Amino acid sequence: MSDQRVLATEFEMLAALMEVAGQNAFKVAAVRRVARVLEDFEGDLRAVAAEPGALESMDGVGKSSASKIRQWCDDGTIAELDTLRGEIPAGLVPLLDVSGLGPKTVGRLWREADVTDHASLRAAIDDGRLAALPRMGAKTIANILDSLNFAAQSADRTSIGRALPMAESLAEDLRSVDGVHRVEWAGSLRRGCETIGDIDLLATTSEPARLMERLTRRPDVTKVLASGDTKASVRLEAGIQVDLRVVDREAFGAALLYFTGSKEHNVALRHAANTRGMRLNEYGLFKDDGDETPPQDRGMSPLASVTEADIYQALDLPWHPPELRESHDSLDAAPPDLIDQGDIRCDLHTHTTASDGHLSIADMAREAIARGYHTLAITDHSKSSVQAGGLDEQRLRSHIDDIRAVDASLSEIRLLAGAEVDIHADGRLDYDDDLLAELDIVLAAPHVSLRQSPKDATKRLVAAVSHPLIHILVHPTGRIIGRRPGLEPDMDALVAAAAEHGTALEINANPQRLDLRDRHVRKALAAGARITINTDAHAAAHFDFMRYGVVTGRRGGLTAKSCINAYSASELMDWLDR
Ligand code: DGT
Ligand code: CA
Ligand code: CA
Repeated sequence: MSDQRVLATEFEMLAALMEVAGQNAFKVAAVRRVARVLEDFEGDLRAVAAEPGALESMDGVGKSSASKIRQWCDDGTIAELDTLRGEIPAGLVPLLDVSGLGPKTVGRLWREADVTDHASLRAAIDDGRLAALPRMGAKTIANILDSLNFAAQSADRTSIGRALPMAESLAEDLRSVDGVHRVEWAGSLRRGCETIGDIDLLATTSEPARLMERLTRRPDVTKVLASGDTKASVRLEAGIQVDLRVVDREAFGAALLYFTGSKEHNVALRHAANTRGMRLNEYGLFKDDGDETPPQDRGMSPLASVTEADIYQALDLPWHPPELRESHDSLDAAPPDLIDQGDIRCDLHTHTTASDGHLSIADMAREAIARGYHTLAITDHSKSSVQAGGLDEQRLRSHIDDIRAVDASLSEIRLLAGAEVDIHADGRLDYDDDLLAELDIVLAAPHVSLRQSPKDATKRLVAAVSHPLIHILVHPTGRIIGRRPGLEPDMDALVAAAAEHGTALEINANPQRLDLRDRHVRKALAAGARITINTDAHAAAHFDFMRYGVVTGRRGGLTAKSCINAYSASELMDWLDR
């Protein structure tokens, strides 16, 4: 991470802790503004800090902020932040992540109800201390309790967005060890689940001891939980556990199949083997001769074991991609030809500096060109999303002109002038129809009132997908994994309305959202609705979220045919014009 990004996080934390401490709102806002400035800053921060007066001349950076930045560049600390960290109980910091609990509320809970961490917050709710506070309604308390429970449920699981990059770098490191032939990940990560309990790695090597040593001595290992000749378990700094197993080359397919799971898929496969007079375990598929002793311990050679495909074939079953190995996936039916990342040819939901994005229109276009896309939609926020810098009518009109001007200057890609329009709680849209009609693509999104009743949510979202000018309903439920459950509309009604009106439903590829989720995708496809996968990119790196959306689509049985991101440029234009 660049200096300015690290420092931006420090300033964000400083602002939050100042608010917890009950400091002046204008000062807090000023610090938060500096965090934004730092996040958007491109260049050498240390060089600017060294130049007298240069920091102070930056928009939004005052004298005292400039001196904090200089101090951080010199010695890596901000004195004021250190002081606050000393004064405020450390257990309050994780509470800032509980949805519905802003820093201001956390500060009140601390001062007025002696809350210092998760446990004491629960206690204060249970013994009625919270309810006794002024301006603390029963509904607010119920919401807080909801969020606490929701966070607790998912506390020990890691987002695929963190686990997959981690597994990739681990595997790359382990593959470089002498004697190693192969390293792959299995488990829920290989099945593309949205959250991962632990990372399961399988390896083949002629020198297991070297491999185990490399893993257990990594600098990011905080604890070695187990370490033997063929198996090691470690805990990483990032809080995630890694299991590494060494298996025989000839049995790699059987081991990969077994450790990929799901457990239910394994059970179904073993049952299929039994009904065919065979036995399946992590060493291979064997003929069942009635002897209880494991066949591999009796020197029996397997009927199949080298690859997964060999095993499915020997069982006379179709091969199942890992994403379709859950309990609800039928073993006998041939799986559909799932979409691949390579099928994706456009991104239809992205943001620029016009609202809360970090890049200009032209810079976003360059990122999309680098990914080989034929089309990029620029879809900044609408006026009600004040916090996200949403555009009023006048700004949107001039933004449309700006997008068209950049588009005219580029031959490699087509830019669509779009908007991500807020859907109000009652289903009304944030712009009038005549303005929507000027756009090339219109996305509708719920951002507020995400706790409304399922009935109201259904009405609201059905109204949006039924609107003739809406092309896509994006992140339909608004859930954030592990943080807020989002809307719970009647999905059958929603996907039916989407199919009827030809409105596409988005899989938002941001790994914190993955919304629609896999099972909703399945429903949408069964109803004949179109799916689109978009990154919601606010920065260059976010374009790479696409793979998480693709894997979620695959878990829902998505084919390229049903995904508008796989359309050619002309097919896409036809679809938008319909
Ligand atoms: P996770 O880590 O909680 O996200 O989920 P998984 O699916 O990665 O589960 P994990 O790490 O406990 O085990 C990896 C795979 O190993 C699992 O998907 C199937 C297989 N496996 C583990 N234990 C058993 C078992 O007791 N029976 C069967 N049939 N398979 C097992
Ligand atoms: Ca696992
Ligand atoms: Ca495991």
